[in-house]
This record gives sequence, C-alpha cells and structure tokens, in this order.
Amino acid sequence: MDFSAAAASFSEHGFVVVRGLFDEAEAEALETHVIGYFAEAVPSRGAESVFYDVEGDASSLKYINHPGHREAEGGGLEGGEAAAYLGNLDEEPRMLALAQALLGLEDGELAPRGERGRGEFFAKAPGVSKPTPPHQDNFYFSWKPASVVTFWLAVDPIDEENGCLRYMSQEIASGKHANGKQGLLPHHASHVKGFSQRLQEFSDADAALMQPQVLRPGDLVAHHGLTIHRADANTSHESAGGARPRRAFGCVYHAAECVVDEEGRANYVRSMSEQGLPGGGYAYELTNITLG
Ligand SMILES: O=C(O)CCC(=O)C(=O)O
Repeated sequence: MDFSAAAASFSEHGFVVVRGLFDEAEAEALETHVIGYFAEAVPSRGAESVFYDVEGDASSLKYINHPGHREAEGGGLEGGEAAAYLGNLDEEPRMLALAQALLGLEDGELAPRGERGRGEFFAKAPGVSKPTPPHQDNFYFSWKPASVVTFWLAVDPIDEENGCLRYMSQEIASGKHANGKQGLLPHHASHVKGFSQRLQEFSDADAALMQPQVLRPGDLVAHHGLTIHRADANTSHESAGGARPRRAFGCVYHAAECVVDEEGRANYVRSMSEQGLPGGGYAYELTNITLG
C-alpha cells in the first residue's frame, strides 16, 4: 500500500483517516476476535489492566491495557486465538508501514517492538461512558522529539452519537492551540479514569472547532502526539437508532531516536500524584510508565 498521500495529509493536519485499511472481511475478523477475547481472557485479567465505567458491570468495559499480552512485566502472549490476534495486531505489516510513512522514517528508524507500547483497547458503552477529555498524547508519553503517532482502528461504525474522536486540526488551530507549532500545552489532572490528564485551558469555543471523525469498521485514524483530541460520551441509546457499542483498537509508534523528556515526565508524574496515582487505575500510566 502506498501511504504517501496519507503522510502528506497527516503532516498538514496533524491527523489522517485511512479508509478501509482493513477490508470488510478483516474488519469482521477483528470484531470476532474482540468478542472472543472478551469471553476467553478479559474475566481473568486484573483490575490494573481492565477498567470499567461501572465496577462489577462487564458491559461497561472502557479500557484494556495490552490486550493479548500477559499482564506481568515482560509477559508474552496470553494463550488463545483471540489473544494471539490482538496481541500481534500492532505488528501487522500495513500498520508498521503506515507508522513509518506518517513519521517520515526510513527502515529501521521506528522504535522496535519491546520498546514501544503493546496495544490498547478503547470502548464507550452507551449510557454509562464518560467523555474523553481534550489532551495531547505526548503529555502522557513525554517523547523527545515528539515523533510519535497513535493509531485507532474502528471495530464498530463510530460517529457523533456513539463517541467518535474529534480533532483540532493544525490549520484551524491558532494561538495557544497551534498544534505541533507551539508544541506541548499545559495539562492538569482530569480525574477521568483512563485519561488522567487534560488541557488546562480549553473553552467551549475550542471544543466546537474540533472535527468529528466518522469511521466504518476497519477504518483507521492516526493522530500525532501533539494533536489535540477528545471524544464525547456514547449517547447512542438516546437516538432513534438505539444503543450501539463504540470499540476501537489502539497502538502507539514512536521513532527509535526518541528519548524520555525528563522535565515532561516529571510534570506528568506530578499531575498523577495530585490525583492519588498510581493505584487509581489510570490507563496510560500503566502503558507508558512504571512507578516504584
Ligand atoms: O477512545 C477514546 O475515547 C480516546 C482515545 C485517545 O485519546 C487516544 O487513543 O489517544
């Protein structure tokens, strides 16, 4: 697949939608494996790696850290077909090629497996889910340079009703929100489980500028680590069409040259400690940082 047009769009806007990265049959296989994984592995995973909006209600699942991988540090794949599928999804050749193209890297310049995150699963259940606060991913990751991209692969049809991602693109951003031009903006504690950090300054007018990303199953949206994004709650249960899930597989790729920005990491750790973390079960903290 040629991703040069996607790379040009990504560079201009700070995000790009790749339609049909997975074709219909592949998108069906993705959903089948997600359902299989929920049945075969999720019930036995610990509270540190599976989060729910309503404790004790499996239908309110909102996040799985490293689906398909054993929870212990350095753990390999869990057993089972669905785990193998999800656990290897970030290594899918088209995903790797796309990440390399979007970050403008040559062969061998992408951080190898083992040095990057191992996949995530994001869901918003109708009626109980919370909005995702506006944030830039690199506030969580602290990579220097910010040569990092997040992929988000739709399992379901995802739109404004069930909580699609919304981006502030570079060309409409200005002043304090000039993504990628002004770099990382100040964040502070959000007190939202799974998304512990949010932009400090963010108005309703800013929120209104953001562009909803409507996806079909198998479409993938990619955003740069400095691109501001957010999502509303899943309110599909209030619509004529009725309640619908909103499920997506996520993974993050960064350049091998990236190093941890110690000052940024310290800001992040400070903001976490303001909310009583670690131990509160906040997704990215477990994905990207190990605290003693
Ligand atoms: O799934 C969501 O609501 C947000 C996901 C997100 O912010 C991300 O993948 O960076």
